[in-house]
Amino acid sequence: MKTALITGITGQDGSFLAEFLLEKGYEVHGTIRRSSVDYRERIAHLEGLPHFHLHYADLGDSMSLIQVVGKVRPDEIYNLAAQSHVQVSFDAPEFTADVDATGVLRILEAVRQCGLAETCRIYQASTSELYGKVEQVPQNEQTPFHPYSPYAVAKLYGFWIVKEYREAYNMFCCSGILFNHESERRGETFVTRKITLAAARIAQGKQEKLYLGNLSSLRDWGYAKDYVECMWLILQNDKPEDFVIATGVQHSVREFCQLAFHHVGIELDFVGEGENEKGIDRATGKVVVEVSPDFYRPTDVVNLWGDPTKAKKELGWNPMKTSFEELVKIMVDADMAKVAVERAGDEIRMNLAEYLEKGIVK
Ligand code: NDP
Ligand code: GDR
Repeated sequence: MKTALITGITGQDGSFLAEFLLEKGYEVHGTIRRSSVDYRERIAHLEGLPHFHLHYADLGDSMSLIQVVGKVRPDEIYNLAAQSHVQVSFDAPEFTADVDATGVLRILEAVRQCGLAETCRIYQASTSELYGKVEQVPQNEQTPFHPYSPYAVAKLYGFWIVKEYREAYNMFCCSGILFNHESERRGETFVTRKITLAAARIAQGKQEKLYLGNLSSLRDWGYAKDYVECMWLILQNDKPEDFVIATGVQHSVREFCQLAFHHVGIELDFVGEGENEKGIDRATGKVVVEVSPDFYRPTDVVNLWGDPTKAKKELGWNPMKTSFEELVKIMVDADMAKVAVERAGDEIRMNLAEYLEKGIVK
């Protein structure tokens, strides 16, 4: 039985990867952080399973990493932990650098110091944000990098230190340059999830309007569940190499919005430009989407479009398992169900309050 250690197991990708590896028969270990609130929702269904174990560790704390790597002695490490929000990286640049850049070095060193450099394979969660400002599309493994946020600059260090340890110490460590991938488990402040949740709330009368930033931004969006398979494939390859993982199809934030609202029965027409652009409900004439400068970034990456040819050829990976249309539908359906449950909860609470007031229940 192979043993894998996943940092960032509580995140979107970590939870899907844990499920994937358990199904493959791995012993799965994950690192978690102490928090005053419950944030283990995405992995709650795995806790208590015989081959699933959690350990406290932080990417900012070498000692905790050496301890967990030494104890678990994994065959494979998937370093998914990161401050992963690009906009937040402008507000917390030093923290982002510590976790997303130096944190990668700490993982590599923990493996070396525990004497596992020859046996342990390491996957580093790299990103299409490395391409940042480049104007060349589509982007592949040869495209030059131009990181365009504190997050991307930190991730660029992570990419290069992985390459350095591969060459200097002959370690099997690789970066997956993953383009945006989304799911029903996506954090609620990333644009896709923010849109699908708002569409569900607006359709069910729980929200009036959705405020967004740059609607013209272009992304290559895939389904997270399909992408975790690629992380595993990269580590099963004969040689340690870096791969671009993307669908090869590009859409704008505006298009994502139109499709998500279409799924809840609202047809949106966009009128105006820039900060004055609005999304209008064709049936009612009501403004449903507005642009707010609060969601603009000091520097924004506006044209990401990946070329997954190498992953297709060398890993046999199929980038089109889930289409853009299916992805949007999966996310909207999940959020429609979530909002329906929230509404039912609201109703029960209101009824209960009324019964308590009338003395029907005590
Ligand atoms: P999430 O934000 O959903 O998850 C991030 C994970 O990192 C969480 O488990 C979080 O733990 C953990 N984490 C954050 N800071 C630390 C720290 N200091 N020490 C230990 N753990 C920490 O991200 P995703 O699942 O979407 O992404 C996974 C990785 O892939 C990230 O590295 C991201 O940058 C990268 N990536 C993601 C892409 C995407 O489109 N999703 C595309 C390309 C790269 P906690 O729950 O405690 O906060
Ligand atoms: P990104 O994802 O920055 O690509 O990073 P995000 O969904 O945050 O933004 C995508 C694009 O949408 C524009 N946008 C908005 N973004 C957010 N979050 N909120 C808004 O209201 C909004 N309006 C417009 C943004 O300006 C941007 O252009 C994600 C993360 O998962 C990273 O960790 C990962 O490395 C990259 O994808 C690939």
